[in-house]
Amino acid sequence: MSRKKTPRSKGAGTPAANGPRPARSGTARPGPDAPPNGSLQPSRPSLGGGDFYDVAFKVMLVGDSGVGKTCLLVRFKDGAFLAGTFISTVGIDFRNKVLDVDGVKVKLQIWDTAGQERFRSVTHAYYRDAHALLLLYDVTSKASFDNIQAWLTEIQEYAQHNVVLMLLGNKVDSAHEHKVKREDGEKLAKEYGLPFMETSAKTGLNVDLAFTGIAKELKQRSMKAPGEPRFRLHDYVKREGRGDSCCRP
Ligand SMILES: Nc1nc2c(ncn2[C@@H]2O[C@H](COP(=O)(O)OP(=O)(O)O)[C@@H](O)[C@H]2O)c(=O)[nH]1
Ligand SMILES: [Mg+2]
Repeated sequence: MSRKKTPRSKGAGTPAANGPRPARSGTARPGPDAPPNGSLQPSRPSLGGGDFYDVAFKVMLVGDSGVGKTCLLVRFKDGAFLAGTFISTVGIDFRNKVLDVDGVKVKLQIWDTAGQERFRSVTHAYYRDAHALLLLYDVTSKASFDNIQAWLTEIQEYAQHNVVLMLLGNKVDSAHEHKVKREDGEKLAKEYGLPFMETSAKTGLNVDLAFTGIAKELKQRSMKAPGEPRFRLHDYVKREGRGDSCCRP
């Protein structure tokens, strides 16, 4: 298996940590259509530097504006939290991260969308070649939870039928402001057959786990060895997911 070199993501480093990002409409374009089962070739030429990888997948963060998509991505990529900042994501942007999954270098190309773009065709074009979608609501916002059904309708319409989908209830650290109970998230996820976890971009709770689970699932779908037991994303997040540390150690 040949090792590829990942292109450096736009805005590498910690740009958002330094304040709002400038608008850059029209600078990002969808990568090439990816095969349904697997690996995505680098959509940009290598600029030198960066990590090597064996297989790459496109992951999209979706959900209402303000639910914490950008913070979740920054937490995963840089291990930092953008406290109290409302980072206005304009259009769409991506960051790369390479994970080691059972000795295989899996590159996740993670696309961050802006919630207010929901009904605009620009976002829809990106759904088509996404291998996985992380659908977020904010546990302190009932409206963001109520909108999940609309997001699912949109996903059914525009995403690949076999897209890996996970529901995340973010901001679980805000214990006193909970408007959506964990049980409600679980119930909705069950209804739609989705893996589900509560997360916190602030404390990092379950953030790496969500992306690792996605990487494991996608890696196995594209290169399952004969006799290798099937990876089950539902079971994995159920088994490994942690409750909010304030209430459920
Ligand atoms: N307490 C808490 N606040 C968060 C969390 N994630 C994001 N936020 C805050 O929520 C606001 C919106 O986050 P942002 O990532 O810009 O949301 P996006 O519009 O979905 O990208 C910001 O003020 C963040 O600091 C979290 O896990 N916990
Ligand atoms: Mg954002």
